[in-house]
Amino acid sequence: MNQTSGNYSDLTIIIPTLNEEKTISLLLSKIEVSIPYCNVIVSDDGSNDNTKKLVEGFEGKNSICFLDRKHERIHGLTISVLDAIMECSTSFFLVMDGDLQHPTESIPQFYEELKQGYDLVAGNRVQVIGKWPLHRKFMSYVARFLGNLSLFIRRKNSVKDIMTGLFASRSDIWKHTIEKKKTDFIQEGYKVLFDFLKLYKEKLKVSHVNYVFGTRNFGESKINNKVIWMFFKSLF
Ligand SMILES: Nc1nc2c(ncn2[C@@H]2O[C@H](COP(=O)(O)OP(=O)(O)OP(=O)(O)O)[C@@H](O)[C@H]2O)c(=O)[nH]1
Ligand SMILES: [Mg+2]
Repeated sequence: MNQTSGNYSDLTIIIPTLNEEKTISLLLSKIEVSIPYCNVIVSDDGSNDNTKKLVEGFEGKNSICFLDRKHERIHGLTISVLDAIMECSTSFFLVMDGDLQHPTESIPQFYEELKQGYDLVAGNRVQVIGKWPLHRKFMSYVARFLGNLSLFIRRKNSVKDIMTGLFASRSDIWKHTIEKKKTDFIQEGYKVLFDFLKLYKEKLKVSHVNYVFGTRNFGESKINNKVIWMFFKSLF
């Protein structure tokens, strides 16, 4: 048993979703095995498949909330995560994708780091399993490099893999930043962690957790040229 004695009631797992009916139930089951008694918020942007039905019908030990953003004016991964953070009633949160690309087994490690006093724990992709098209690999490296350069020039905190969608942090510091600067985030974009680091002024105590990234096996990617363009614009 680890230091938390298997109780994660001070942690909220945030999962942004858009049409993830093929994976969401398995993901919720896996979370329950790795981290029982935590809170989960599925922040959904109006999926037109069975995602909502599956989440609302899921029964288990964890407290699961479906945040229905269907009728919101602005849609996007980043704003879905920000809205979910504002709903968090726990000291800590962790963000992960809904398509099983992030390993639930690593979540206890993120939580331990937060309990040790780190402000931000960032996932660091050390290996990609499966077929990742060359252009995606290339884009990821270029974006990583430029993202870090942009933060370095601004003298901001940085993380090893600025493109990661898997990270955990303290709710209070994010809530404070969102309250003051929500419109400065690229709300329809994908890189919520990068935006936060760009906007956050104080020194952060940062730690990393290495993980193996799986390529998408089910459902469809939502990455498109508009999302990529938004990120490159946000570098400047
Ligand atoms: N709420 C919300 N979730 C989104 C949106 N776009 C994507 N997502 C979710 O965010 C997560 C990451 O999106 P993906 O399309 O998997 O992006 P990716 O992992 O970078 O790309 P792939 O490797 O191709 O899967 C998934 O859980 C998506 O369902 C959106 O506009 N709103
Ligand atoms: Mg994905």
